[in-house]
Amino acid sequence: MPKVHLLDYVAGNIRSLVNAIEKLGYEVDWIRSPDDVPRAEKLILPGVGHFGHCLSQLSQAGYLPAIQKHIKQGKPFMAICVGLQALFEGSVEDPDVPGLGVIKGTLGRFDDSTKSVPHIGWNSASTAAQSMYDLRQDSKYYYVHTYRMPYIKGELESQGWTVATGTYGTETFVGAVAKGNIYATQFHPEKSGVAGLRTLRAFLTGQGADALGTATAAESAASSIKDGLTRRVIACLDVRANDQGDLVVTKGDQYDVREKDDSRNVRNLGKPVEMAKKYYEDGADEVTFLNITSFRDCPIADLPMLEVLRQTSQTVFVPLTVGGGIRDTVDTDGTKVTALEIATMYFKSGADKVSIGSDAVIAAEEYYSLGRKLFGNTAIEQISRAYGNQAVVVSVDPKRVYVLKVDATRHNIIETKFPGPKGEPYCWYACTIRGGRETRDMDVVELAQAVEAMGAGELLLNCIDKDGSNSGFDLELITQVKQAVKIPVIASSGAGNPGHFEEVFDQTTTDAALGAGMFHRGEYTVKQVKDYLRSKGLLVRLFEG
Ligand code: 1PR
Repeated sequence: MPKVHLLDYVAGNIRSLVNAIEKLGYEVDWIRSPDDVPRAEKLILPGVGHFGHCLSQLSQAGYLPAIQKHIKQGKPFMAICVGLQALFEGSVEDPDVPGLGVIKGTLGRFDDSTKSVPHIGWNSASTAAQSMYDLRQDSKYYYVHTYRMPYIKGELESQGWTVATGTYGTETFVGAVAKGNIYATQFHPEKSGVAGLRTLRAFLTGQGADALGTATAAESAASSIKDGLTRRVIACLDVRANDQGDLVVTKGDQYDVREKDDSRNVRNLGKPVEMAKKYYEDGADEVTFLNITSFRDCPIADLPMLEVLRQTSQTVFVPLTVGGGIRDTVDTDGTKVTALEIATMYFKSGADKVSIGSDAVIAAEEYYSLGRKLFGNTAIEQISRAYGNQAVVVSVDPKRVYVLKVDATRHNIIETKFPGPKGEPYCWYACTIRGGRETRDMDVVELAQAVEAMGAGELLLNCIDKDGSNSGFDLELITQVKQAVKIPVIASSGAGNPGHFEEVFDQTTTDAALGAGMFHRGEYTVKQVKDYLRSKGLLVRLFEG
């Protein structure tokens, strides 16, 4: 098998990249010291987390001269995400840390006054060049980043670079650059489905470098009417062991996953790995697994969900999130295991993000009780510091609490179009923990703002009242939360048909929408949802076979 060398310089969730490379028929050989760099023919620099962290790790380990030499020798070099950023002179993320300076320019932060930041999701990498490592005008690629190199027409081209761009809101940014033996992508090819594998293959086979064009990216971006971030559709699988001990995908109504008949069996809707693959092939932009019982009596290293992730990540090349049981805990043999260690096991098994539920509520309560101070010791802070904010999702399980008057509670209330059982015109959303079994004195706005401050990159916003109802998303809840935070929000609970997805994208500013039951029961496919959204003029990514 031909080899490709991967720099192993920082803790990162790069299992997916290894899987993608292996899928393309290459063997990954790790570079674990600067002395090993000269033996690399094709070298990939994966980038995770922080610009400063990434560069200081490289610098402290003595990698910088070795990388520069590899590049100067004209050997193939690819950099991904923060790896692309490292090629520039610097970034406002860490102004004191210099970049490699291979490309002139300094990265800035996306403007979050009118849009969510980080920029998460599927966007273009448009280039007029006939071929830039097989990037295609109509394809979409998976991005997740807060800092970006703004695209200024002609600037990088005058330094000899071919540029591909994406557009987020009104900002056009550098999505990929190439020159001679160097190829760098801001997006994650390993998470970009078939389109991502195609460009990775072009780098590995060396076919992409031959035909680099010179036309400016702006010319091509203008010619593309399909530019911009797509509407993200996510399939979610609630997973647990049933009474026979088999791992099954289940789905509750208001979080009750047992059959309504006398058997009270756990609803069994299928096998997690197979269903995830089907959703990927139907065009799901992400797949989320929620381990809804946390497998409490199982040694952590044997968590069945780790194997689910390992198997799924070998065939599913879109982002995978896993939630349930991510908290400091004590293993069955009495050993203490931190949330960060559990998250690390999941990342090593192929997860791209972890989702934290109950523990986030407890941490938020502590945050307020300590006067909104952060001490860096919560699971959210620790995991986001090690793996980047984008790797930490907070899953929220709110429930409506109706009140008669505006001043009936200290909580953030809304006036609702759907009054309570006694005609109450107002409500607030109480956060719950332990799968909705325990309600806390914290509202959803308080939680969202606290976890944003701690470094969560995204919110998975469920709604217990709507869960499994097939009656559409809770638009009032989503609007309230969207107004409270800058980080992206995934609307969840209540999807029953494609129209509900259109409704949530049309009537709220949600960044993504998630469905579960309607897909599992076979009522609609992800493809049908996307086709419908497209027919209504919304931009979506379609599966490329
Ligand atoms: O608290 O960190 O251990 O995480 C537990 C995780 O498991 C949380 O994310 C919590 O939401 C989830 N969870 C716990 N119990 C249940 C349950 O159903 N009994 N599932 C549960 C939550 C909700 C959604 C669902 C949407 C869409 N599932 O993710 O997929 O409501 O459903 P629909 O489209 O069919 O309406 P921790």
